[in-house]
Amino acid sequence: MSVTRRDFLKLAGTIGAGAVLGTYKSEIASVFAQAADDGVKLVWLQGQGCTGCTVSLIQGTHPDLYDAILKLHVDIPFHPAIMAASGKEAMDTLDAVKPDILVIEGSVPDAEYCEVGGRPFIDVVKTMAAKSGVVVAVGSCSAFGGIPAAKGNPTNARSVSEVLGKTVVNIPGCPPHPDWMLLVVASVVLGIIPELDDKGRPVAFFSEEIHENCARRGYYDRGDFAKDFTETDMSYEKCLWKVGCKAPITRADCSVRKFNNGVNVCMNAGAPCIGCADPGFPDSASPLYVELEKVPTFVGIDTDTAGKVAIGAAGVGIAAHAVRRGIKKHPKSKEE
Ligand code: FSX
Ligand code: SF4
Repeated sequence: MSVTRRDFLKLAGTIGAGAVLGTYKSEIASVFAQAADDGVKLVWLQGQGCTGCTVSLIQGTHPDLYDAILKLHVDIPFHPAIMAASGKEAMDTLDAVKPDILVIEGSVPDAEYCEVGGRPFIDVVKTMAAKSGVVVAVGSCSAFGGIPAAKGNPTNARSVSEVLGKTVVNIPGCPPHPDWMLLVVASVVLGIIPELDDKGRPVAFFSEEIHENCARRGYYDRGDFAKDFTETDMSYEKCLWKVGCKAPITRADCSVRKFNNGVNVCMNAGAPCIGCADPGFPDSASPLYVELEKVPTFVGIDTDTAGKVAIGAAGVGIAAHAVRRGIKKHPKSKEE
């Protein structure tokens, strides 16, 4: 079965790109082959980050990076971690290229804290964005500030959209799932700008809270909560809410997409979600292993989180107080 570009657009528009891409993993390769023969120029910049986003990218399987480059006809003249060139040769390449897609990994601090080829990273970001087609911010650092912008923020780390003063395609996650990065790039190459939410995230991947489709959701609904980390193994049949799971306020499709080639996801492995894809991460999720309602930022101090709860209350997702009421109502809940 092959999927034409027209089918792809039609399906993506009706049932969501995520569902299309998940269902037609192998067929998507045939769509890639229809991409322009000219080649698409993609430049990848790295600022304040840990390179985890790039490491995640190269674990991609649907498509893998090889397919993405060869079948999408993507030319990547500049990527600090994987290109062969270095020094002046690398910077000359950067100066010469006019990218169709500019991908930025890592947050953007004040000029003195981060340089690329001896130039302030913030200047390189602005210069390259001005001559690029689509700007994609990968990772929570680039999309929302992330760990470098955590409380205190001594380097004045900011997101790409803050620095550029405009909306970009944001793919959060620390790190993001490789599918999110590769499939967004695939869409852009095919001329499809993914539908974005009010925080610039592709709705195909970030429209529901992770909690909605968690394999432990039944234990949550029954009020069976792990009391500590001696009960987080899946065999205990407990929900991780009380050991700090942040999935009820974190939007992403991790529960169904899973990581490591679809093998597993944090909660199934006994680790509560730490909310790494949340716009307020890490402050909104800290302390990481403390029950959500005991996290100070969650009860209204943090304006971003407060806004998100309001969105949930409007019907898009779970509202904090609805979560709490749901637990309290249950006869087995220890909160009663
Ligand atoms: Fe940030 Fe990329 Fe977290 Fe790391 O560099 S999103 S720290 S996984 O990898 O930017
Ligand atoms: Fe799963 Fe966490 Fe929700 Fe419990 S609170 S059902 S572990 S996502």
